[in-house]
Amino acid sequence: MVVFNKFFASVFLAIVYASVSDAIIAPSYSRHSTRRSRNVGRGLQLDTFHPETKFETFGAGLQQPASLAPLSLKDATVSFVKSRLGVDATEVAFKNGYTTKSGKFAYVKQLHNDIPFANAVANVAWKDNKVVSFGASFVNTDNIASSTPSVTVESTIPKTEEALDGKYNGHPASLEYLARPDGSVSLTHVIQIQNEETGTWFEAFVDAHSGEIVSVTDFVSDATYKVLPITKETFPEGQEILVDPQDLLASPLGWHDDGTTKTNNTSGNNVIAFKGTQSALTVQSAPDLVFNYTYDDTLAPTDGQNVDAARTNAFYVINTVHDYAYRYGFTEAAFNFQANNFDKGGRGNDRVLMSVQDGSGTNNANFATPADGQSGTCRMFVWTRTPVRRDGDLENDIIVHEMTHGITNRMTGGGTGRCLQTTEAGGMGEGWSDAMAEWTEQKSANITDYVMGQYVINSAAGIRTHPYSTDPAVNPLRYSSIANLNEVHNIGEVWANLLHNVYAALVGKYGFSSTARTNPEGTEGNIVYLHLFIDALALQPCNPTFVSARDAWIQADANRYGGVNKCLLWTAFASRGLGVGAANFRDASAVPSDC
Ligand SMILES: *[C@@H]1O[C@H](CO)[C@@H](O)[C@H](O)[C@H]1NC(C)=O
Ligand SMILES: *[C@@H]1O[C@H](CO)[C@@H](O)[C@H](O)[C@H]1NC(C)=O
Ligand SMILES: *[C@@H]1O[C@H](CO)[C@@H](O)[C@H](O)[C@H]1NC(C)=O
Ligand SMILES: *[C@@H]1O[C@H](CO)[C@@H](O)[C@H](O)[C@H]1NC(C)=O
Ligand SMILES: [Ca+2]
Ligand SMILES: [Zn+2]
Repeated sequence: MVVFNKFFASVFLAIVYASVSDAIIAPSYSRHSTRRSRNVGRGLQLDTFHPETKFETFGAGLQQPASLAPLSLKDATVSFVKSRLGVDATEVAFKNGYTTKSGKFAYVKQLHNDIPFANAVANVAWKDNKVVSFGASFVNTDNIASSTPSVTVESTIPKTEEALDGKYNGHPASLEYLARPDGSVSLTHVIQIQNEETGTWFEAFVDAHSGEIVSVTDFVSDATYKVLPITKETFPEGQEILVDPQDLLASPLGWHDDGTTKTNNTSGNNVIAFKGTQSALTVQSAPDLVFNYTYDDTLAPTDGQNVDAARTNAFYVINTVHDYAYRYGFTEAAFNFQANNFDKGGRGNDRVLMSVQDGSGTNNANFATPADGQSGTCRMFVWTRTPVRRDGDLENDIIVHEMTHGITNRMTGGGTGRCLQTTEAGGMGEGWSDAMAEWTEQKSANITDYVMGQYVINSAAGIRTHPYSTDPAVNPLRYSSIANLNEVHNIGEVWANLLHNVYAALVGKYGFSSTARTNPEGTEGNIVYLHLFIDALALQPCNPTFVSARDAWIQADANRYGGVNKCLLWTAFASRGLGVGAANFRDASAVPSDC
């Protein structure tokens, strides 16, 4: 065996050396894969350059010398890159790496005189101590600038701010080498310039000898949508242009990329929004993901730009709920809806199929939730109660309501889609969906009564029997009301109003955060509420009752907050009859004796 290994190692090295000249940059580049020309700041046109990347994949893997096996990911990677590219260890800097169930991933940079390169990098993927892929854009250093700057970073800041129309944001500057298209290598000061008003955020590479800006990184990957923002409920509140609403923590590649395919239409990793067939999508109205379509509700839903506006809004709302629910625990492992799960657990291939202006019905909407791994399907209908028909796709509370069916059906009972099937559990399903719509639309600590579906039917009273309210004179529903109800939406109103009272108690005590959708770490009441909402779904049993769902909230609070809200929760539930001892739709207003 020893002999075999030695033999193998020498063959391996011979192959490596044979490929060395290849892996160092070739003199000509394909413009598309190496450059991008941009107008930035005050009319500055910059050509950014990324040396050509050579990428190899190795199927079952490239066997490595036995000596690499015991090494750390860092040392094994540096050793591999060094031999594969025929470079010295001092020319390879390990950047970072991580391990998942499917392998180990390591990233390195080229180094010269201890200064890293910004755009000459390599990445190595490992499986079982074999290399399965290798990408590298290392460059040759025959024409490299001196590693001692001749201008200070401070002296370059004012000019860079001026050119990029922003301010240095205080992020520590760094000194990095930058490979240039002519084969030379510049030494650069790297500084971040932001403009809070225009939303730009650049990383500028300023030549540390000449003081000129030689390149920029644009951190903002623009996507622009004309939509009804999630905090608005109905179309008359007004469409707005939103830039980059995607949350990269929840959707790491944005909304138009599943890791294999990038789209310029309403199809992405979390949802595909279409009309009639999945090939009838809305395509961007201008380059770089601009979806600028205006809805006109004096026209029929199918006229003018209305279908495009509807698909754009539906795409936006489903993605937005995907993203904030992700931050609160509706992740890949918790059975969410995504085409690609990025190796984070759960089953993929189940993004939401969003059928706008669906032809199979009117005056309603629905969401079908099969088990994790099969797409959820949402059908949004047109409403016929007004002279010109109205489109549910322009009423966000309806879309959020539907998407929440997907969340509650997946999270209750472990992703089977089978656990909100009884009348009582199905009724709560409707209730959570209304309560979630309300959560997105309450705007401050001043909690207002909440009405569902008022635009589509053109009635201030909306589609439920009562507004959700803390005032029993406005909404008299109690746990015992269910005894006389048989229909799931009617039962849902009882649950949604209980939750409205819980929400009001928490926001009353802890206040309101307007950044709750992207910051679940806050202590405000609307954040606490959504944590308990989502946590309780995973705790409660299959086909929960009002009583077991309440108990799951109390337990969720014990788990996450050490039970500090126990009495607040009991008091809120008990205020509508779901206190200690409530059972069989008989009210109880008692709270535990220690409250
Ligand atoms: C949407 O984009 C994807 C990716 O480019 C493409 O495969 C698909 O055909 C596009 N669909 C439409 C209707 O434009
Ligand atoms: C969308 O992308 C396709 C290629 O995937 C391209 O042919 C088409 O022109 C693009 N459409 C728009 C409107 O930019
Ligand atoms: C959207 O379209 C309107 C009308 O065509 C135009 O005035 C506006 O500048 C566009 N906005 C964006 C961000 O594309
Ligand atoms: C709270 O909201 C109600 C209803 O919108 C409004 O009438 C009232 O002035 C608001 N109160 C405060 C303190 O903002
Ligand atoms: Ca899934
Ligand atoms: Zn529903």
